[in-house]
Amino acid sequence: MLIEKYKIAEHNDALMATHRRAFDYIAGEIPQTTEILQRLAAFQVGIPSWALGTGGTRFGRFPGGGEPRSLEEKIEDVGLLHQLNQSSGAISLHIPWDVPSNAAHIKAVAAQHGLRFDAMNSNTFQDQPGQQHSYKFGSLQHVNKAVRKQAVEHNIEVIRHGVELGSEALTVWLSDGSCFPGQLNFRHAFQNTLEGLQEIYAALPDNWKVFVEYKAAEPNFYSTTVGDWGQSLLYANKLGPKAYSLVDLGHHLPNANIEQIVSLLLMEGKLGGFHFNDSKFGDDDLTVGSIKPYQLFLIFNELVDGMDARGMNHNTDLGWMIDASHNVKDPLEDLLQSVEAIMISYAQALLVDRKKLLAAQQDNDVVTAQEILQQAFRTDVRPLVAAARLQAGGALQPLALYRSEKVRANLVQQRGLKTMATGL
Ligand SMILES: [Mn+2]
Repeated sequence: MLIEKYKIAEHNDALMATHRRAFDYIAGEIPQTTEILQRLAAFQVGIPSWALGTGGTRFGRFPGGGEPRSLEEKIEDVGLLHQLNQSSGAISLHIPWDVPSNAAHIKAVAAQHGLRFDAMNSNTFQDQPGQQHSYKFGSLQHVNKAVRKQAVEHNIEVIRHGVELGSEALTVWLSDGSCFPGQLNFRHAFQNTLEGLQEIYAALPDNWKVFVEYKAAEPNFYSTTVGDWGQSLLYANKLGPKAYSLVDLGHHLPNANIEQIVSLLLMEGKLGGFHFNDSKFGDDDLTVGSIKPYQLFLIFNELVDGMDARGMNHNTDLGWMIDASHNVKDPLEDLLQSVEAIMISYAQALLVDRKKLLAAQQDNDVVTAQEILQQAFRTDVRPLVAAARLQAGGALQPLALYRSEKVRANLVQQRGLKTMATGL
């Protein structure tokens, strides 16, 4: 469902005076308001098709009703988010959960909502009905060449679907690894995986990228064959210029300095994309910015600094995607919160006085360096984010409008209480 335009206008009108006051205040405080508004308006975050239903854990799933029953309905849900916040202009599909049976039709539905297709995601971490070989002991790393071949062919099929939809990237996340010492020969597992990735790489169209996503643990708990950014970078370097590392915020060991990883991958020209989420313990896939907003800001600070150092386009040169999924919130409300947290951190990173920061670093003035970062982090940039949204035709307060329009209740009425979206 979409919200009628006049309702968005009414919502904005009712909040306009309060918004104006807050906006005028911050616009008076910072010099680069116009530039920041332009950058915020251009910045679009990809919504994963698997996050539109309730996530669940291995202990259970508590669906809230009205979940999308088809790929078309998933696209409609992302279209609604984008209508509200004007910053969710892409969808990231997962195969085989979202196989487009009629690509031209799916592409048209997305275009109606102003959405493009972000990176395609393959799946060799589950066995599908009718599948010849099992991935129980891995996919690209597998000791049996027939299993590896099946996994390679699946990835090539995903590329084909993506080409039909106008996507330009493939994200490969492998659950490959081992649960017990001695189970795997690390070198053989690496070499098999590299060989498989090379075959996938060879099938990439010229304008495509492949993102090699790493993860420290889970579902394998002793070793992971693409376990950290070093291993991901090793693969990406061996594969060639179309291969990049993908950073998922939940895929590190506790206390890892993710902002430093981001900085160095960018320096090497090997950061391809991002999966945003937040976590307390492991790959918790919680709402972006819900646990460690300062870390998110520090990551964006490095992203902006590193992208500017290479003259990159903030919006188009990296793949920005959310990868979150859980049990206790309305998934659409959660995604509105996640996108908002990303926009806030991005806006704060744009505020950092980089000249002064560099000067403080050159002087070993540690105190000033911290002050500069925290000055930006503690600035309430929400009126800027809201103003960018307003200019683009979105709602001043997307979450409030979502609630006052009773979107979930409407979706339950349309789709039923017992619907279950494909996904995690
Ligand atoms: Mn991910």
